[in-house]
Amino acid sequence: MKTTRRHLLALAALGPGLGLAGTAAFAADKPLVIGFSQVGAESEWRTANSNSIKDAAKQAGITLKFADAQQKQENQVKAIRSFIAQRVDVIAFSPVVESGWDTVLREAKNARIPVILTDRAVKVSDPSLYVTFIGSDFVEEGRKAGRWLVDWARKNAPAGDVNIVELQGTVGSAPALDRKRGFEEILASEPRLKIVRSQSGDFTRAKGKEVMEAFLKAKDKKIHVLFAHNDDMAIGAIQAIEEAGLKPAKDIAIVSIDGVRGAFQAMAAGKLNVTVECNPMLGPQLMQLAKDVVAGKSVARRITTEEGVFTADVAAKELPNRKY
Ligand code: GYE
Repeated sequence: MKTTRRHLLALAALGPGLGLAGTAAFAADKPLVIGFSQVGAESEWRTANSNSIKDAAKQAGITLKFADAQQKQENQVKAIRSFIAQRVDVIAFSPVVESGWDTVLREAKNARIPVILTDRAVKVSDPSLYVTFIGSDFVEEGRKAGRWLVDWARKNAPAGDVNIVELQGTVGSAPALDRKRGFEEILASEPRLKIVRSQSGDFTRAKGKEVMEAFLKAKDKKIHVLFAHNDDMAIGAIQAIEEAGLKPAKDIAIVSIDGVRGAFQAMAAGKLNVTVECNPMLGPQLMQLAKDVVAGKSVARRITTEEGVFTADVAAKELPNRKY
């Protein structure tokens, strides 16, 4: 079925002060147009997320203008400005970093185009600059990784310090900041668990490998654990660990986040201990939200996705059920 919009309703929903004169000319039903600015193509998670959004738009009969920002905020700002110029019905985006959005979002607001955030959050001075935010609770994901590690260390780590190296996501991004915060919050209860090195691997396999190589070369402290903010960096790091002649998941325990197919394969091969799920399949909910917003329905300010934790012992059984 084709999604349609009624401009009269949409205009009414976008706030008072907008003259309705002349709107009759637009009253015919037209397909909804969404401009979507994606972070990039940095990880398996992102690919699944992009596919989910494209498929869901097609299914819903929504015209999607999709722009890939290649992990650069300036490209996202440009894309949003071009969506404003094209007068799309809704702007949706997954902000690469948290801050620096006030100006461009005010431009969207002035143009009366509603903005929906997906996946990552922003820090803005005026909360009315976006309508709603749909995505995971990244702090909770960091806590889940921390809880798994505390339990693992109680059962497996010898007495004394447990040295952790951390591969952070993109600097300044909501998932990197929040996952770190949640993880450290849990670690605070177990003082022997120590983060001895922490650096960004920008959520990619290549950088994850490169930074892990540097961690391993330092050799001043034995590394017991790797915490990677996403599976792709963990997979890159696994290669580095193997090339250094060590056994991933055995010599160095590895906990990561996302739950992508590559992580399940690594767990089934005994190279990764655990992954905390982060659901990228946000497309169908995003399309529904866009329709509701344009129809003037009230929507929740924050919509959180439901997620689990998967360990190596269930990986082989779970693999065929994974959708990304
Ligand atoms: O964990 C990572 C991706 O924002 C939740 O971005 C997303 C993160 C995801 O590159 O793999």
